[in-house]
Amino acid sequence: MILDDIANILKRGKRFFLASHKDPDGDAIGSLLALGEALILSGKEVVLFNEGPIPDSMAFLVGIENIVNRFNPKSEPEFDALFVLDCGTLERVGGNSANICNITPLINIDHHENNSQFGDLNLVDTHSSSVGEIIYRLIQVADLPRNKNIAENLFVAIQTDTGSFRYGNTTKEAFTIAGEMVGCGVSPWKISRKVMDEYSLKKLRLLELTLKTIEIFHAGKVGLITITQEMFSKAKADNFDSERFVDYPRFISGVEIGVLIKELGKDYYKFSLRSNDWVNVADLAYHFGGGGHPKAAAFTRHGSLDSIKQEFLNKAHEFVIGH
Ligand SMILES: [Mn+2]
Repeated sequence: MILDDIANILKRGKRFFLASHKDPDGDAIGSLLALGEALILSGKEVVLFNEGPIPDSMAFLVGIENIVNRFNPKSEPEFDALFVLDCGTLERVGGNSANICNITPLINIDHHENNSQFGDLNLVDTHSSSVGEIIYRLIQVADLPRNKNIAENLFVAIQTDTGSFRYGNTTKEAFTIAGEMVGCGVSPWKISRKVMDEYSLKKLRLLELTLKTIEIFHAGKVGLITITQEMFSKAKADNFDSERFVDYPRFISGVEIGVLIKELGKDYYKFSLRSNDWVNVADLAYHFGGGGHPKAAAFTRHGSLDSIKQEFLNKAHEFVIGH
């Protein structure tokens, strides 16, 4: 079984390179730190890589200062394996993906449905709520040591990817592992407050501006909000402050697809998509060269806002019509 093969590589090897996706979320950081710490505790050497930027909400996590955002393959001794976590494609690692991919074997651990199986070994479990859940199993099978920091990181991974145990990927298994982590001393209140519920004033100012842009289309089934660069400057906010804003159009009664359009640059936009029930937004995003999960996906597009928006709304119509 692939999990045993990977566990054996962890047991036999001495030096590992671990990476997760740029613009990381709690799963990308939590999984990276948890596996990293378990390996360090068992006397292995690790390089933990994330291109960043790492959200302030995760700055409190133990070990976060050990994550590097630069890598020069020539100045590093050999590694026994490269682990890429929570990335549907190798490119999700960011600008350094070309540098690190020379490390072999490349072990791809992920839970995204559209994962491109880019590894020499691919542990892709789309039924797992988070990569944190897969790392939990790997730590068990490889019989690596555990401590409270690992528990906290795994809890963060599961909690953030399940939207605090609310999304459709919230399984009994997710609760069971999270429960075990609480048994190891993790405080759900402390983590929730830090990771989910601590808002800066600028974030709320940005939300105030963004909520004014709500639009409804296709008989109320598609809800859309827009954030421009001007709004970011006006609120003195940054990209991380807009995290989870996409939920607001999805919260509206009758809306099936919630959309957040974010201006990334001149004539360049990111569409983040969420669905409530029957629409697979990964399929919708795929049509525009993006991807993700059935209920959470995204794509980026160049062009004028009006034309991209119209193009998107036309396609979205096909997904919600007749329901
Ligand atoms: Mn994830």
